[in-house]
Amino acid sequence: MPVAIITGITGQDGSYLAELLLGKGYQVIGMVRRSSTVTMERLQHIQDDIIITQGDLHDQSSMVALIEEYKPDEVYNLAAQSFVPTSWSQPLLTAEATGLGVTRILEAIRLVNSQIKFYQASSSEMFGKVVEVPQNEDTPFYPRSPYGVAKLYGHWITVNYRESFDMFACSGILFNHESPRRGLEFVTRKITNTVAKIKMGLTRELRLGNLEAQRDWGFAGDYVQAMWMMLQHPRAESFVIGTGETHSVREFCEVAFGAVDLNYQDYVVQDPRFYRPAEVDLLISDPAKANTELGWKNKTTFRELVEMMVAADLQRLSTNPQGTR
Ligand code: NAP
Ligand code: G4F
Repeated sequence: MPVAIITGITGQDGSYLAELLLGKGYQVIGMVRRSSTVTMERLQHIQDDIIITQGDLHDQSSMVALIEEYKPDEVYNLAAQSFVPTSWSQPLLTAEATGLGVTRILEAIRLVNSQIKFYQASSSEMFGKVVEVPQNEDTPFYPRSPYGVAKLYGHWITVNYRESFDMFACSGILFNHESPRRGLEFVTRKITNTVAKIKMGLTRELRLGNLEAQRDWGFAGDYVQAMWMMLQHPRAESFVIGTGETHSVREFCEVAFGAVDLNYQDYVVQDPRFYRPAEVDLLISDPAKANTELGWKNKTTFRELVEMMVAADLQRLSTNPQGTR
């Protein structure tokens, strides 16, 4: 039975990846950081099938102990401080976890068993103020947030360990991907959750920042397949994963409100509090390399994604108004 360690298993992607790997017959080990409350909401349905163990991206020895104890074939590093606005208010924590944390895991693998395959969750935020449209693996980077800068460090240290130590270290440059399990602070889930609340008479408005920002939004369930495919590829490389389409926050609102027969213009209020010090205006992927070399294809359309998220929030609010998932 192959063994996989997932850092960040309690997050959106971690839960989908754990499901995928269990379905493929892996023993799944999830690394979680110690906290006073348990954040297993996304994993409740598979909790008995996985092993949960404590560790923290800030702590080198916990990484080494993890690799020594579980002897994984594959390590997926999904853990990070992943919310862009927080990276301006907590830039050093973001650099430590999202950036240096990658080196800590790579070092643990190098020291214990350099044959272990490694996946790094890199981000389209690294393209930032884009210098090319669409963005592919050769597009130069121009990060626009401390988060983007930290991810860029994580990306390059992954490439560097691959080249320096001949390690099987892959960097997946993933464009935005969403789902009903997305954190409530990210714009897509903030919209779909509030649409559901408005429809049910629980609130009356939706306060947002920049409505013109454009993102290449896909479904997280489709994207975790690409992560696994990268580690089965004959060579460790970097791959761009996205839909190849872009839509604005405004369009997302239009479709989400439209899904419950409402007009977003009657409810959306622009609020300066949600604008960023530096914005990423336009992201759109060119996933041709992943399509041809990995055989990965995006499956879920933009409309299907938005409607899935609105439907899930309506369903959840009708049965469990206090829960987040
Ligand atoms: P997410 O929902 O925010 O999950 C982040 C995970 O990291 C959580 O499990 C969190 O644990 C864990 N974590 C944070 N700090 C940690 C620390 N110091 N030590 C150990 N664990 C820590 O993020 P996601 O959307 O699933 O994204 C997964 C990864 O892909 C992240 O690295 C993200 O930056 C990257 N990424 C995401 C996207 C996207 O659109 N979703 C696109 C490109 C790249 P708690 O539950 O305890 O908070
Ligand atoms: O949903 P967002 O917060 O995601 P963002 O900043 O694109 O980052 C996400 O995707 C990255 C991949 O490119 C990941 F690496 C990262 O971890 C994260 O998952 O914001 C999307 C856009 C931004 O342009 C923002 O300015 O939506 C705009 N926006 C407008 N109003 C808002 C809001 N974003 C948030 N979070 N909240 C608003 O009220």
